Amino acid sequence: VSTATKIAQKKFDNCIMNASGVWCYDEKELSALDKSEAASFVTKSGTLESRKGNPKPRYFETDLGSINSMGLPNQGLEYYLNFVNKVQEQNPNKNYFVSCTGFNVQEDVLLLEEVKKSGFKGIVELNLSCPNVPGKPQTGYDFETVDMILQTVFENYEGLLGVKLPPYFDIVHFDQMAKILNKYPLTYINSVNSIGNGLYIDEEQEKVVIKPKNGFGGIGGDYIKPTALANVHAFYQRLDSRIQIIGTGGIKTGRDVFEHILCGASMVQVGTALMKEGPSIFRRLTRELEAIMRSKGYEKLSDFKGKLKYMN
Ligand code: FMN
Repeated sequence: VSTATKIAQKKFDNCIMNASGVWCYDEKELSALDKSEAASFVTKSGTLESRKGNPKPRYFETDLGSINSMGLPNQGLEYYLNFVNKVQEQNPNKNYFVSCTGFNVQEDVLLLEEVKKSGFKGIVELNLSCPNVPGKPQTGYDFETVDMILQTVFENYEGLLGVKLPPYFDIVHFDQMAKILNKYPLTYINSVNSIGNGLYIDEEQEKVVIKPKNGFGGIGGDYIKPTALANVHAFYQRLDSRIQIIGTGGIKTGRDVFEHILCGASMVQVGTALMKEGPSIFRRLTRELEAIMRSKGYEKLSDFKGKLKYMN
């Protein structure tokens, strides 16, 4: 069986990779991903300047997932572009992703100019789950701003570009967001980012478990798989077929990978479970997915991609 896939005619010999923000902060972590069985890697979301992020503890693991309020610690986009361009030269047959995020549309344009100038040949993932203007929701929940950002971005950038989206929870929001996304030459969407602003509590100490924002943070892991699957499938139903989907959220077994693909994902990303298990997880997930495919008589992803059945 083959778990190979394509994003925008770029070939990947596997469909499983890291999610941005996990095991991708620096050259050392990214090199470990490159050597693993992961199909590719995506960098930590790079900003115009490097950032230290929020005070620690800012990440906490629970039995069912994780909560974090990292505050975008990163080395700055330039660092990631330099590294990925170097790795790309050494591995001309592999394809890589660089994630970036600006705090406003002018910054997004500057980030993409930097990408262009560097000669980057891979795929850009623009993270739209970024704090925006104080008093306004994060960008992904501000539909007019998303529309305006995409309009401006595609006037200024011609390379392959996908967007990372926060989870949506209302059918009307799926409809509205898909209508916006369908207007633009997007390569893919990546659903979902963490479920925002959850609160995990240490009952014994009667206390929060992370320091920033008095304990409020983004939720990943088992908690979010049903939401992630719903977002992948809702967009699969609504987006033009030229816009592919990367499924992220709650993946820790081959079965989870299978379910994301069944809902319409062409590729999947692993966050919390990668944090817990390290890059050897890609070998396990790949073997587990292959075993499921074999047991069902599927040879390739297209045999089941998007083929979720409904009750009639
Ligand atoms: N998503 C981004 O697009 N950019 C980031 O910089 C980023 N940083 C993250 C840092 C941590 C510690 C975690 C746990 C998640 C981060 N995410 C970021 C979100 C993940 O990429 C992913 O969408 C989310 O964790 C859901 O996947 P999971 O259930 O496998 O954890």
